[in-house]
Amino acid sequence: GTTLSFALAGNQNSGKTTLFNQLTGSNQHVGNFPGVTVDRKSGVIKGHKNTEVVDLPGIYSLSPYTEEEIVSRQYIIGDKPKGIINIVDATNIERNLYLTMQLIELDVPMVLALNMMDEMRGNGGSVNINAMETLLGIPVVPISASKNEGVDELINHSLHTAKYQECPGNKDFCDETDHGGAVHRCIHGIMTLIEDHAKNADIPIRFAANKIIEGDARVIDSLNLSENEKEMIEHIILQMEEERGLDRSAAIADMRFSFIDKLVRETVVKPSESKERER
Ligand code: GDP
Ligand code: MG
Ligand code: K
Repeated sequence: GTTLSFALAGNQNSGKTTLFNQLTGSNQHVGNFPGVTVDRKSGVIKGHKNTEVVDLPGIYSLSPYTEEEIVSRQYIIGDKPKGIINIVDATNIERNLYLTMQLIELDVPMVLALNMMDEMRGNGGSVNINAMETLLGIPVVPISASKNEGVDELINHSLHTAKYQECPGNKDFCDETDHGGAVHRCIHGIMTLIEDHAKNADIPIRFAANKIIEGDARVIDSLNLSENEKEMIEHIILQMEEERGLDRSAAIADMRFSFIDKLVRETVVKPSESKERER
């Protein structure tokens, strides 16, 4: 059959290399991503011959500001791995989830590996995994990469999600925190306008819409929009900025952070909070 390929994506220091080594054992191949000096490390998941996992560079965002970010998104959009394994440091969850939100927009089957759970639990913290899965719309597997705990379960979930191409269920992260729905209307207005262009350019549509709002020239260029369409889009964005009272980039960042705040409030008991409760 065909190879089940995975992108391993996460922030620096999330435990990505530790997990990659647990997943692949010693059969690793190191090369370069085309045209850049960024390492491309890949390997076969232990015991699963027809698989490949590519260790993407540690990144915080899918903006086009660094070689690492460009390489990562180009790999996922262009090379089309069958699935994404997104590793998240549970002890630094707000910051790590910012990338998660953007990965979900790519509409690729994805599993969240919630790492450092040994440290989290050791300090009295806990996570409601089921609630987190429901809110994010993707499977969440608690692991400790350095202790090799939860890794088999992560592999099973990853293989299943990729094999059956189960894409994220919730890509709409504008909720009641969106102050009247201006950002939501803006994203959907743009998605409607660019639908054919995104299809032709083979770019995930919600990702494209958000990148247009953020002023991402690479994405805008690759969509081949007419001048008229660009003007209509600018009009939609200006109207959103006025209604929302934030500039375009801030409005998108605020949408993501508001959702993350809500998610963490509803699903995570931090070590500090559990200590306060004991007092
Ligand atoms: P990377 O930058 O994402 O590749 O992260 P590394 O794999 O290099 O890990 C960063 C640090 O976190 C190292 O010191 C690891 O030993 C440690 N680490 C990785 N996974 C875990 C874990 O599950 N629990 C704990 N407590 N530490 C971990
Ligand atoms: Mg590393
Ligand atoms: K640590």
